[in-house]
Amino acid sequence: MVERFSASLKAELLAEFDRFISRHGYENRSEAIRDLIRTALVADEWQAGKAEVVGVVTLVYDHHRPNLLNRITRIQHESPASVITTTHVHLDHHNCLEIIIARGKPAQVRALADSLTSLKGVKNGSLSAATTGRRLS
Ligand code: NI
Repeated sequence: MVERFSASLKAELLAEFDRFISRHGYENRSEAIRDLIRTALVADEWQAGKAEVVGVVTLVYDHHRPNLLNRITRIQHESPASVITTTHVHLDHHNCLEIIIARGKPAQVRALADSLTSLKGVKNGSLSAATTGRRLS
């Protein structure tokens, strides 16, 4: 079921929002507002820390670094978050890119990401905070 609601805001803020909408390619205000609400709800899931979330960890590292591959593997095996899948790309002679998708409590997924991205030899690491989607419509 779809419900309609109205909101009041200053003309300048609405004009700024409309520019945002066109920059980001939204068809209309409703679609933009729906996405912003979902983004806020996912951020809140991560903040509240109770519901299960999904995180995507991206790492770029030099695979010649002694022991680094072992460490990356061990951390994933020992994490209380469950690793769903990993993808490995050999970027060039030295550099590898790895994507690790994990689900669990926010603190577990964040700890997994922190342990991996802080490893010596990891040149670049990030966590994308995603959701199981269960609480979003
Ligand atoms: Ni590689």
